[in-house]
Amino acid sequence: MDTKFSRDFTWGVATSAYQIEGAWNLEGRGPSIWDAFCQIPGKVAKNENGNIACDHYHHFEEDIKLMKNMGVTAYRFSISWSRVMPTGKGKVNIEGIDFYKRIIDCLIDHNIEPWVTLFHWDLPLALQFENDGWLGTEISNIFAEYAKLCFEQFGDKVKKWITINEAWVIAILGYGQGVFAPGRVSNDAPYLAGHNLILAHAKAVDVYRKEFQPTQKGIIGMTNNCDWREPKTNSQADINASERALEFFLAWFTDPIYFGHYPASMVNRLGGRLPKFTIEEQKLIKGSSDFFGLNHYTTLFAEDSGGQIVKSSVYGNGGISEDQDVNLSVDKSWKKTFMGWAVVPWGCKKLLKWIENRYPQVEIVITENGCAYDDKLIDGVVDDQERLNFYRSYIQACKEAIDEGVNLTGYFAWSFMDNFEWASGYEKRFGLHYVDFETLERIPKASAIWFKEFIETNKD
Ligand code: PNW
Repeated sequence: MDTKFSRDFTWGVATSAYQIEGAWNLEGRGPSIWDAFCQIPGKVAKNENGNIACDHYHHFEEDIKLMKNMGVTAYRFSISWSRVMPTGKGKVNIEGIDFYKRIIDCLIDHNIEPWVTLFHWDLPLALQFENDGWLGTEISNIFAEYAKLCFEQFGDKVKKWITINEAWVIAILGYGQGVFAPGRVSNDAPYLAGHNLILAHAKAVDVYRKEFQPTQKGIIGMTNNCDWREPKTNSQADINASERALEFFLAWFTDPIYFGHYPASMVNRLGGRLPKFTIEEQKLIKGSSDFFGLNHYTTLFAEDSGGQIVKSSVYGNGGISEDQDVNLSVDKSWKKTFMGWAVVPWGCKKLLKWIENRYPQVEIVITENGCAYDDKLIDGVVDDQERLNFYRSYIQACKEAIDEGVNLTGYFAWSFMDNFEWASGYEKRFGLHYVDFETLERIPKASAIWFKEFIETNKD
């Protein structure tokens, strides 16, 4: 890379609670919907689960030392709601609170800033039974109560908060396609789940801004995921299709935050299927993020379907294709990761510029970017050149976007270490560190060593 990032750019690594912690039933943790989902035969590859995962619960000090060795200055992790509130509301589990306090203290001792996600998909199981999960009328208020507990307990030391990780995945994969917990299959439920997720975010931010931000002085935002949608041809129909696909993917959640309402394309196409915000709710939602958290992984072509949706097996079917009238496809020449996701660094740059164009000068933080490969440990090393090239090219694309005016201030690699990749189980390795799931040994991959050297060159 020829040019350098600014010295105060945030370089970090990311994980989430259910994917790494294990200790699923220890010291008072209540069950989450992912514990239950994994018990249903056929839902997860090889019927694996996060019962032990990386056993980060017992290895966090070692893990934080490895982060320190990598030279990162920020670590994004999530709190397991049912570890701190076993039934999702009411009674607090002090042992769970203490666990996160030890992690936060250890990070600060190592000069690594904690970036805490409040919700990364592991909803307390009790809330699924009692409140119908993200479809329930009270769920956003319940979430705000949980968020308040976290601000109270951790906010003296945590200054970076992310309310919700990837509402699109929760809504579409959890309530539309049913491939993630809670496994619902529906055409309409995703829009209600998404609506409640936006409200939950906004209510948590309201609590933070009114009761904590004035004294704790942190910042808070939401993280959404989006792939790039490249028009398949330069026809106006395909250009419009790609715009629509990005609106149904990202602006679904970010237009309410920045403009106070859903994108017109969604309102027009969905009619009564899209819930409405009250005026009061709109006021609460608009402006409810101090930064724009973005998770980005890949790119697909978008083509106007003309009402003829092709049921394809391409990843990220975009959710409800019929509602968008968009067909998605890949270019045969694009390289694929082990997830089957195409490696298209220029798509990352185009997406960043699209966000900048829609929400001028918004501060963007890439809270996840990375790739899975079929890594092998050979003679004690993992020579993951493909991942190394992935990071090099995507980070280069970020730099180009910054040079062209995008206000990108941070980048977190997904993931710090191999972990439980949801419905794909342990086979899909996203880590900068290799984890031997028998011995739980952690080994830095070639990409981790590259990342460390790269961050160092940006320090002077
Ligand atoms: C994100 N999709 O998940 C999550 O935030 C991480 O927990 C996860 O490990 C990582 O990306 C890699 O998958 C996604 O199908 C899962 O579009 C699925 C999709 C997108 C993101």
